[in-house]
Amino acid sequence: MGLTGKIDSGFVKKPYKVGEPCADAGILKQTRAGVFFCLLDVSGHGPKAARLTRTAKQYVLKNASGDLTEVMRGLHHYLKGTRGCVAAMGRIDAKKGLFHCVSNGNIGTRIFTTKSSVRILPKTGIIGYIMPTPVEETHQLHDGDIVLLYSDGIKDHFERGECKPFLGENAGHIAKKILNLFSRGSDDASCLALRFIRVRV
Ligand SMILES: [Mn+2]
Repeated sequence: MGLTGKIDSGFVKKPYKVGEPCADAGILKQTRAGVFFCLLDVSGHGPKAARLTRTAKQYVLKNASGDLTEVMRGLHHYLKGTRGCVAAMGRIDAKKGLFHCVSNGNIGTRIFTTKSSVRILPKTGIIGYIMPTPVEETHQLHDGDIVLLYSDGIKDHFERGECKPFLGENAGHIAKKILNLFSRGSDDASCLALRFIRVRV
């Protein structure tokens, strides 16, 4: 008998203007070191921004198995001379329940545990333009903990209490609720929700 874990995930996005492509992207990829995740928001909105989103997404996917601070640094160099983006990315080692994260710019990253809420503070910068040295943070996850990543199209000051009525739902439903309840309507908006579930094997 031992312990492992799995991730339930959900991602939703909504463009600022109806009919425009969204320049936010959510990325999930199973790697040997765990489930890689990323939420990125290219500066501005509209078709040109969305084109750069696709470019950035391809880079991140291709490098998803790499050291997190290296992926962030690599993305910064890759996007030099462009309008840039902000991003939070990381990996969950489901076996150990370890959450690793690197963040740059205004992407909200929160962990809602059964009793409390933890906020991951991002470094201030724009990837591709000016980026401080990325630093990796690690947190221990427990059964049922929810990780939320969201772009600045969603207000940042909502409380865990406001989410309580739907925190028991699946991750896809939680992401949808966050977007519907808290999106500002002034930019592209997106939310990636991840729930860690302990499994006995
Ligand atoms: Mn934005």
